Amino acid sequence: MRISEVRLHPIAIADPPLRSSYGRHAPFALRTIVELISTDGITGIAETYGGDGPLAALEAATPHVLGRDPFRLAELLAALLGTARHDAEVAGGATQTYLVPGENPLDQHMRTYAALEIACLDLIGKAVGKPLCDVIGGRVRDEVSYSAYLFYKHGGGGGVGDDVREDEYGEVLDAQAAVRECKQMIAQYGFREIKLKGGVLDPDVEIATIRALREEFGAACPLRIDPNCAWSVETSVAVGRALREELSGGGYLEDPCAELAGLAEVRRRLRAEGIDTPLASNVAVTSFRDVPEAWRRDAVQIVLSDPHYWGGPRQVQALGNLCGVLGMGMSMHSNSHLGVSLMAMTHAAAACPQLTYACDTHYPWQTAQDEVALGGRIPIRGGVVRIPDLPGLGVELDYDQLARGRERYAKIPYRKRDDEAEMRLHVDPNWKRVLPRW
Ligand code: GKR
Ligand code: MG
Repeated sequence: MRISEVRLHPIAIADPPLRSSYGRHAPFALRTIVELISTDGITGIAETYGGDGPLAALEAATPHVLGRDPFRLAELLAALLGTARHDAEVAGGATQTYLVPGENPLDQHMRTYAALEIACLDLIGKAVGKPLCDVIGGRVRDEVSYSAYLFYKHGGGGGVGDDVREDEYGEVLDAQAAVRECKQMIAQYGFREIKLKGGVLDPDVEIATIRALREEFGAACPLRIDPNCAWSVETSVAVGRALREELSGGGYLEDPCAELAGLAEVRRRLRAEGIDTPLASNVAVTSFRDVPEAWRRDAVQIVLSDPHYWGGPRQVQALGNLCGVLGMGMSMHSNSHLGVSLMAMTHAAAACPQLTYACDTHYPWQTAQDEVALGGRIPIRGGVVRIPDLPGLGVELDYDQLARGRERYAKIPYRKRDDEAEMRLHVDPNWKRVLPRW
């Protein structure tokens, strides 16, 4: 079996005006759907970051994919790494800290490879009649837990003009509204862990939000807060101190400030006060090269994996092994996505024993109108996604929906995520992402 065709579909999906330290989400998020067709007529699929950059990288990788045996993944990775310019040269000093997810030049080839690996594994699963998680060594769980991923947001459900979505959650810009958002989300999906995206409002308001969530949902529901580096070391320590109780018992503090040195200092000062809240990261730790240093400095105790940029489900497993050896915890990061990504995340998590926290997912923020999975939205019930008894990822594409996603993409003017531009357009004409903000 060989790969005889690569099809790339740039799509746009409606996205509500969610806030983070990066700014405000645009009315449409960009994704790319990948199809690999084999000489046996089987199609493997994947979903990844969208816009011009990821699309060009996938186009450039296509000659390495055509004619290749989809089982020979190590060879494909080596071929792509061989063509990648040296990390530091490409990055020119830029790191994930100062860029929106999906734009980190240090991980570009891993992101490209990840999409191809997921599609190859889907193809292999379909060829041998096994679910993807069982192709990569086998599942350790049949269902994967996800957390309620709360965002402060402006009014609006995403989209523009005659292509708008219903505003399910309304405006959420204080503690009370965040509790309402969470109740709604839990009622619909049954999540049992909660993540609040912070770094948006004054830290006192975000502390009050976490306290209100604890009061409403109780200690059995672990809480985490992620301001994406918006706080100084001083503020991070103050928030860690204030939320000592609320973030204990399975919760964590995620990327409170920038860089490993800052995180190490926050950890040291909290520990000195007897506070053991673990620090998690998907900003200071984005690849294998970051893990030993994060561990050595005790800067990060929980690494956030993500098959989309760590290099696919097999690298997530390798990361799990490394975290296990180092005694670090592991959770999973997400970005705005549809059902194909949700299933890739679910299979990767199912086959990774070290992943013991509920994974993040933006899935509740997207709607059936944008879903490209045949049969519609992937069910999340009781806070979990079950591995279906189907080969590969367990999803097929709905080609009419895919065509609608492509039409939307063709209509909108932007080709990369720019949350700062959205802030300037709708909130403050002078807004810039400043780290630390508080
Ligand atoms: O969707 O605005 C967002 C998030 O801030 C996302 O881009 C982050 O990558 O979820 C992410 C995180 O945990 O940092
Ligand atoms: Mg994060």
